[in-house]
Amino acid sequence: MKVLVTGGAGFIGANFVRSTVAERPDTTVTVLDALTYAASRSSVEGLAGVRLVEGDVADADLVDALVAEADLVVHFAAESHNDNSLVTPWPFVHTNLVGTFTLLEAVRRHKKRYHHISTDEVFGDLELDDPGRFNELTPYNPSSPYSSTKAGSDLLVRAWVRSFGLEATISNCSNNYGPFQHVEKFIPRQITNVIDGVRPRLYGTGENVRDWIHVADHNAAVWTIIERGRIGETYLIGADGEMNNVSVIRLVLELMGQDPDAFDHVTDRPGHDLRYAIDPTRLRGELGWEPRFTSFRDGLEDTIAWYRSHESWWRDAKETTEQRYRAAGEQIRG
Ligand code: NAD
Ligand code: TDX
Repeated sequence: MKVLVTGGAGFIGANFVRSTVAERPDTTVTVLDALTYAASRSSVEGLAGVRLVEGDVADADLVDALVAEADLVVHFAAESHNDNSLVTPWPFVHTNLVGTFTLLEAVRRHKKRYHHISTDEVFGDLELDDPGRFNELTPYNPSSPYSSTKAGSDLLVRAWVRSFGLEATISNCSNNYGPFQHVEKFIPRQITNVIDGVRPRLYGTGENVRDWIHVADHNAAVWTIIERGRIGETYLIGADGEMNNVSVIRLVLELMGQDPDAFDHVTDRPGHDLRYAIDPTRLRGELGWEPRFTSFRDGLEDTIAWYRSHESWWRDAKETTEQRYRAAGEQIRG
């Protein structure tokens, strides 16, 4: 089987490519990736069965040629960081909306199987004491330029299924953690800060809740949906991993041998979503998927060990990332 993976040099895509060629020897992968600041060539380059093509998912001619030769298209490519979308929204519109449109048109022309990777952020946020969680029927209510462009891309896929009979599935997953995640994101930023002797940075009060899932569990669920999901259907992926940000920072510090209170509160994110929580009943009940990483503490410990032993992978991005946070006005509040 020939799989076209867009965004395969980013965090989740690279983990998907690596596990796919390791576990499925009959599969070859072409990665289409624009190699933006968020990508790392070294995450996938040189792997047996993997070809890396540098290019834009909104480049219609290139996308047409690559889709034509694939059996399956898995679309991870996106501008993915909320904080960046609040400073410079245009790349989010370009990649997440125009890029997805371009890919869908090629998939329609060549009648290929398509899987669309999306996020729980399309649903907006929940109150801390809301007994409910997001499910496949929750209305879309995105908050940021990032989540609104992801929501728009999901709606394009649904329209292409209904209007043109596209053979597509969609998944909306909660917050991922694990190896190869860019140091701009919450968990790797704090781990690499501690390695550098810098105090972790908590936005606002830190009561915001995220529903953490290990990236390997996300990707295993994606393959389950590709193989056993119903065409045209949406599946929510989550692993019952709700935790507030202050607890995550305290755990990172504890696991790294530091005082759990040795962090700083900094400027809050404008429009900061309060809580995400996924009800994965459909995925578990209909498709029989179960997460393997059921202990966040163990998964986080492995992730810390990975960042300690892969400094050459993240070092170059660290200073430019921190400069970007400073330029955006991040300030210590105490
Ligand atoms: P990432 O930012 O680490 O990687 C994105 C990749 O897409 C990068 O390699 C980048 O170079 C590439 N890319 C960006 N613009 C492109 C373009 N125009 N053409 C081709 N490639 C382009 O993101 P991630 O965290 O790995 O997220 C991957 C996908 O999963 C995204 O669609 C995101 O919305 C979704 N998602 C992420 C999370 C999470 O917690 N990180 C959770 C749920 C869903
Ligand atoms: O330094 C920080 N301090 C902090 O308190 C950073 C970078 C973040 N935060 C907070 C903001 C969020 O409440 O931590 C939480 C997680 O932040 P991010 O890692 O930026 O993730 P989030 O905004 O929740 O979005 C992530 O999950 C859903 C991914 O980046 C998205 O691509 C995905 O769709």
